This record gives sequence, structure tokens and C-alpha cells, in this order.
Amino acid sequence: MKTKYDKYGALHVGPKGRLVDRNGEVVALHGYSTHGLSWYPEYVNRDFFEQLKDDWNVDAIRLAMYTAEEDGYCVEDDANREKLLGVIDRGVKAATELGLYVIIDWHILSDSNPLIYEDLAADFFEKVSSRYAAYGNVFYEICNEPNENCTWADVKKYAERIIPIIRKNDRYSVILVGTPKWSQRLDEAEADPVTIDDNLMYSVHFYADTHRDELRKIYTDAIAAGLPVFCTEFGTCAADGNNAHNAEQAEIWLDLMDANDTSYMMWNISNRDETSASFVPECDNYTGPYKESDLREPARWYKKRLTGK
Ligand code: IDC
Repeated sequence: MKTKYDKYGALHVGPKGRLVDRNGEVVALHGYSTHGLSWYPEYVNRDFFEQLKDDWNVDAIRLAMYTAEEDGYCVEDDANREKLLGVIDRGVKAATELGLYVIIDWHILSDSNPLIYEDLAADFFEKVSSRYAAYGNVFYEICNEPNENCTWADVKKYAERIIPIIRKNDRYSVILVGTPKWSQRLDEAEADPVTIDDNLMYSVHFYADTHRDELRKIYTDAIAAGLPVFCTEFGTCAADGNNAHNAEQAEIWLDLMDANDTSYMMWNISNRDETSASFVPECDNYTGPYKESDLREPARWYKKRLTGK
């Protein structure tokens, strides 16, 4: 059977900021994000990804590597960094074998400004972009969520350092750039975009029980202006990853994104005891197959949304 990658090939940013395939046809990806790779590496395996692909219609995986949280890439030793690079390698190879797209996510969060660890980021993106230069299915997300004490000018400065490092190795991959305020301020990127490269998209993140019309307006204005937008993370619950699953608001969001061919990735693959996790805590099966009762409500909702079942 032909995989998504066989069908579309390497993607790039086309007219009006839309993601397009090798023939210039508009494509939107629908995926799932891992939880932190330091904490939940078990889910990064081919059998699990295959199930996401076959039973959920997922066509992309986001590998979320925290940088500053416990056991993150920047706060531990070289052995830990090698371990994380190994998990990424396993994830990229599994995704590639299955014809899935894969995002390598430099998951800043408590390190709110990507300039804090920019030297380590430069070294990391040099490593991964040289390693995966020949892989047409890899996206690089250079900073998950810039937040407190971080301006768009800071993010832009960081992007202008990291992008040339990636491009020296890999001329064609799509690079994803986070925006201020936990990846909500597309308007700031639109007012002063990164101009050194034209195969970039800007991230917007929403959590349906927290973010509503105000963020939707920022998003629709950015789309109307032709800004390339990719929703690299969303949740159906509150912004803390927990509390109520708000299916009604989540439907409004995804209908809007579908209408604009925006790609999206749901947070998160794990059995952590929180609403946004895909599996109930009692489920410690990392390869599948899964029973409906293993799934939390948002995961069941997403599966139905993507497959109709
Ligand atoms: C949350 C996880 C939670 C973890 C916390 C801090 O769900 O288990 O304890 O991070 O590491 C984001 C972030 C994402 C957050 C998520 C929910 O990108 O890392 O995950 N969220 O709070 N932005 C908005 C929400």
C-alpha cells in the first residue's frame, strides 16, 4: 500500500502560505505529539506508530524533546543528550519506514526564551539536520513555546542563527518557528517575519477549554494575510493540559483549521494522569493494540474525528 509520503513526497510552503506536496497540491497533516521524550520514550516505536497510522489516520508524529525540564536536553550531561538523540533517531526511522512525516521539536517551556540555550540548540540542529538531510519527511521545530520575558525580536534573532545551520545541511525541509506567548502571537511574526528563508511556517498552539475567539481572530487574520501557519500542538482541555475535555470548542477549532488547510498535532501520547494524555494511567501497553477502554476521552474524540469511527 502506498504511504502518505509515497503519495505526497517532500512538502514545502506554497502560495498563500499553504503547505503543498511535490506537485504543488495543498496538503494538511494531522498528527499526534509525544509527551517528553525523556519521560515517555517507550511509545517511540514502530508498532505503536503503525497503529496510529492505520487505526487513527495519523500522518505525522511530533517528537517533543524538552530542553530545560527534568532530564531535558540542556540540563543534564552528554550521556543524557546521546540518549535523547537515540530516541529521536528511533522515532525518525520508525516514522520513515511507515511513510509518516515527523517533527523534531526543541521543546522550550520553562526556558521561556530560546536565546537561553541557543548554543546547545545550534549544536543540536547541526547534528540532526546533517543526520536527516536526505529524509524528505522531517520537519524541524526550532522552539516550541517562547513565553515570559521573550519578545518576537528575540525569537527572530534566534531563528536567524538556527535556520542557516539547518540550511547548510538540508536545503528543503520545512522549518517551524514558535511565536511569543506560548505560540499564540502569530500577529507579531506577521508584522516582522523572518526573511532569510521562505520555507518556514509559524506555530500557533491552542487549548480548546482556555483559548477561544481572541486567539481564533489572531489565527484567521494571519491566514487571511497569507502567513504560513502550522498548529504543532493543541489540546481539547485547558492550557495546563488537564481539567475538562471541551469537545464543543475543540470541534470549532478543528473545523476552522480544516477550512483553512492548516495542519495540526494533538498533545500528548502518554499514560500520564492528566486529561490531555492519550491513555489511562493503568494502561502500560506501549506498542498496542489498544482497547477503547485504554483511551482517554480526548484521544477517543480525536480518533473519531480523524477516522469517522
Ligand atoms: C505539560 C504536560 C505535563 C507536564 C508539563 C510541564 O502535559 O504533563 O508536567 O507540560 O512539563 C504546553 C506545552 C506542553 C505542556 C502543555 C500542557 O507545550 O509542554 O505539557 N501545554 O500544559 N503549552 C500549552 C499547554
